[in-house]
Amino acid sequence: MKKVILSVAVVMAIGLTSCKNETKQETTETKTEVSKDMAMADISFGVRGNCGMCKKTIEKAANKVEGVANATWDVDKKKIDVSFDDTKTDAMAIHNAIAASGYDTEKVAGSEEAYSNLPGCCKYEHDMVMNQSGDKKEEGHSDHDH
Ligand SMILES: [Cu+2]
Repeated sequence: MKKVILSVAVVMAIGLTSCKNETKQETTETKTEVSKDMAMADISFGVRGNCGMCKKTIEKAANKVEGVANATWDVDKKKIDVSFDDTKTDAMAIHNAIAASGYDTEKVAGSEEAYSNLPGCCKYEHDMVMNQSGDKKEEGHSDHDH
């Protein structure tokens, strides 16, 4: 039953994302390039997490914020890159959304309740260093998929 709900949620998330992309393309045609560039902001900040599942949860949380165009979390660097429309949202809203999904960011501690509901492999250490260089050779390249 849980799996069914989960897959429904995933399908809905995919549906939402594709809808978003379509509307975005339409507005791009009517707006001039300049105003579009001015509205978009790119930020990067540290977010703790362990694995590919964390990546999905973190990126989903960030992408759910209205105005976020793209969010990519780097599992090695413990860092997320987000592009968003700064007329619709701001950096703190994105920090808060990720924290609400259970993950610590540089500025906001993750929700303890959401954290306790994360799968075991995702229960990251709260003293994990964020914004790592990411060139941790070989180690961890035996990538076990969860
Ligand atoms: Cu994980």
